[in-house]
Amino acid sequence: MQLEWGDVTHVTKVDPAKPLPADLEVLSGTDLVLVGGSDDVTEENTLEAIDALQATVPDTPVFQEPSSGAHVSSATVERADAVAVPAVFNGDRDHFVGKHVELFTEIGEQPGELLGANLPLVGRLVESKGRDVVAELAANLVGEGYVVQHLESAAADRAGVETAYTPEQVAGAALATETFYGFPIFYIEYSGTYGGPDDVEAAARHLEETRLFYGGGIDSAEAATEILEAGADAIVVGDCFHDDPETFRATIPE
Ligand code: 1GP
Repeated sequence: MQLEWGDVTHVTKVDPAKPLPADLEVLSGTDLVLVGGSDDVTEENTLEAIDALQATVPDTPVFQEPSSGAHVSSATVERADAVAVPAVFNGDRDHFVGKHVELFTEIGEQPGELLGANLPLVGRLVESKGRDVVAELAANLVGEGYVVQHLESAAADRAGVETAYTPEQVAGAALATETFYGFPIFYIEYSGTYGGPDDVEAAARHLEETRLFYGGGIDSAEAATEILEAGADAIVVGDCFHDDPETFRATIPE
């Protein structure tokens, strides 16, 4: 799908391992939903969340954001609008390189199986169809340059993050994301705590094409405004979507 990145200012992170609020209509003001989490995520609960979201807010794009290749299947690729794959700059090697090579190895070896396509098994036709399927799948993957800055978070623990970056290093990672890696998203992740505007200001100076996402501890209109005014293209709101729909509603810009 072609998402108009310029229209995305409010993003909701839905953890498929947590119960969804009774009234999902609260999502009607958000521009994009990312489905993913650090603990107890499975392909099954990811699909359940995607289905529930698409049934209630069918016009809102839903991306799967897997923390493991095991959560990605032909069904998730087909039903999500895209699969957003984090590359954690300050994580361990697995989370910047290892998991990606694993995922792409699987895609390259079994494109038909991954997409549920019924590919013929012999001949040149196979080769060309196989390449088409690989290209289609790869086109649905969106790279995200990540820095995880809250060391006490589950995200930091699972990604092997031991050191938070200085604002100067965050700026460097942002610059690399746009000019070297070419990912469409750079994500400053403070999951569970509010990190303030400093990292956002540092990163924003270097980004033109790549969209700057900030997530962590946003639970008021004031925090949302502070981060957007610091230069983020979008705020990502997670915890309070699950915990308190009224607070969540306050984070959606007018
Ligand atoms: C988590 O960045 C998101 O991945 C949002 O953070 O849960 O703290 O809102 P919160």
